[in-house]
This record gives sequence, structure tokens and C-alpha cells, in this order.
Amino acid sequence: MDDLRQKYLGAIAAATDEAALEDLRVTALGKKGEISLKMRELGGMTPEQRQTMGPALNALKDEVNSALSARKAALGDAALDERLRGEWLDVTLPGRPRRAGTIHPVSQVTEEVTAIFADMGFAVAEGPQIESDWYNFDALNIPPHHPARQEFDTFYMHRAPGDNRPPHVLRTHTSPVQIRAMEKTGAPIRVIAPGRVYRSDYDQTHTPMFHQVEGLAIDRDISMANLKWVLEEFCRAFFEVDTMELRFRASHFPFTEPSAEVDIRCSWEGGSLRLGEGDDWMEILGSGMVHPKVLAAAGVDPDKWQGFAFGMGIDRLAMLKYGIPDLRAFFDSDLRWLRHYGFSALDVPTLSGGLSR
Ligand code: 2U9
Repeated sequence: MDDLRQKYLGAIAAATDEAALEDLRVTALGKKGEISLKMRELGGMTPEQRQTMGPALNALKDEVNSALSARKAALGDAALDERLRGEWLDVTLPGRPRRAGTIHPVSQVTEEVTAIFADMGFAVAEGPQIESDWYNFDALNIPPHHPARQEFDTFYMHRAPGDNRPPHVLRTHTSPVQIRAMEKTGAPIRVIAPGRVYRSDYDQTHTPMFHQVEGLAIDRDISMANLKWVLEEFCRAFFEVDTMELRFRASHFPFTEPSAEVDIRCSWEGGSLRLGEGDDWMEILGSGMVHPKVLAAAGVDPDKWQGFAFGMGIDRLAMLKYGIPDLRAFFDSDLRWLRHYGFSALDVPTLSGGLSR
């Protein structure tokens, strides 16, 4: 018995891999293994012999099994140590840089503008980009065949052959959104409508898709004076210039009467643009008192209600504020370009807190 013990424990300790251990297990404890055969011989022994040999063989079997398990674990640990030595990892190496997205200047400016008007009590309204000609033109006092329709360089949708109804259009301004808002909530109302608009035009200062924000305030006695204050307050906050000065120039839009284009004081001295100082004026938006016909078309009684509206180009505001030279740059997807102008991921506008620099 001691010979068997010596033989197997020695062989297990000397085994160098799992396959050798498995061979030893089969040779000792398999069906025809040496120890298994010895256990089978117990049946032919006298009860006295069996009483001493039985427990001794069982103990040997347990000992061999434990030795096999222990050696197997030791070989596993050694293999892992060996692998870890080979796969050395330098945790001090710098990580691989990941490209983060950036906020687009147009989105950022939209958020800035929205925050400023929200502080003055304007809600945000949205509407479809494919519009009926009623909402885009008729309701805004631009009747069919009126020469004013030609000024909008409109994209028309196709109608099925034989369908002679006027075609839908890609909205040329966000004004239809405000018609829909008035229809829905009536007066009084104070909303801005930011969003994409479309005109068939393409050069350094025009792209076929651009962004507008329009505003509308209707109440019992809203006047041009209210309009002027709101726009001054907006320009001071948006351009972060306390000395901002506005000039109203008489103009004409079909949907407002009277109408005014609005300029801001600026200087071009030394080749760089400075706002709120100098002897020059730069046009930044259009505005006026909403035409009574437009109120009536939206279901608002013009004998009871009146108010102002204004409109401006968001892309142009972004170019002015961030010094972007060419409108077409907005369609560049080059992140280096955006970083150059200081737009980084998750930049949150901070203008709603105050109006000063
Ligand atoms: C309703 C009634 C009136 C919105 C207005 C302008 C003047 C204007 C231009 C500025 C630059 C368009 O992006 S731009 O090319 N807009 O000059 N927009 S008044 O008037 C409205 C809007 C809605 C119901």
C-alpha cells in the first residue's frame, strides 16, 4: 500500500501538465486503474483483512484525488503567472483620443436667441416645413398671382398629374408657424418660431436652406414702442454690448403695416467690425405691426387685438457674433473649423443670466 502511495504521489508531484495528471488519474483510479482493481479485490478477502484494507484503500483513493486536484490548481496558477509575465501592460500609457462631437453654431445661436426671448415671456412654437400655399402665402396677405410671391424664390412640391390644386411648398419663412399658433390659442399670444426655411438661392450670402427666428406679440394695445424695446433688449443681450443702438427704417412687407427694417450702430474702422459704436449702420432684421388682414386670416379679430412681428436670419446672426466669413461654411462638416470658432461639445449658452458684458 505504501508503495502505491509513494508511486502515485511522487508521479503527481512531478507531472508538468494537465494531460499527464489525467493519465495518472486513469492509471490509478480509472475503471481498470491500479487502486480501483485493489478495491475490487476486497470482495475476495476475509472480513478481518477487509476491515484493515478497506479504510486504507479509501484513504489512499482520497489522498490521490486531493493530490491530483492540488497539482492541477498549482499548474493552473503557474500557467497564469507565465501568461501575465508575457502580457505585460503599461497602464501609464496615455489613452487613445476619441473624437467628440461639437454643438453647431446655428444650434447654439438658436438656443441663445430662445433663452433671451424666453426671459421676456415668449414661448417657442414649431410647425411643418412642407406647407400649404395658404399658410405660407395667402394667410400672410400674399395673394395668388401677386408679384410679392415671386420675391420668395419658392420650392414647389409636385402634384399628381391631373390634380390642379395649388402645390404645397417648402416654407419660405417661419411665419406660417405663427398663423397656426394664433389659430390654436388665439390672442393674447407671445411666441417665437425658430426653424429651417427654404428658398431657391445660392451664393456667398444665400443658401437654399437657412434658419430664421420670427417673433409675434399680440395683445390689446401692443405698439411699435414695445417692439423697439424688445428688439433693443434682444440685441444688447445677444451681442453682449450694453451700448447697442437701434435705428428703424421705413420699409414694406406684405404681412406688416407699418413695416420697418432695423439697423444696429457699428464701426468698420481698422477692418474689424465693432458693434454699438461708430458712424455706420448694419441691417439685422425686419419688423412691423401685424397687418389686420393677417390677424383676420388667423382667426384673431383685428378690431380687438393688435401687435408686432419681426424676423431675422439665425445663420447671419451666428456669422456676425462669431466672425464666420462665408455662409457656406455652415455646410462644412470639418470639426477643426468648428473648433477654430470656439464651438465645443456640450457648450451651454450662458446668456439668460444677464444682459451685461
Ligand atoms: C405673422 C405676421 C407677421 C415676420 C417678419 C420680417 C419682417 C423680415 C426677414 C429677416 C431676414 C426674413 O430671414 S430673413 O431673410 N424677415 O424682414 N419678418 S416682419 O412677420 C410676421 C410673421 C408672422 C403671423
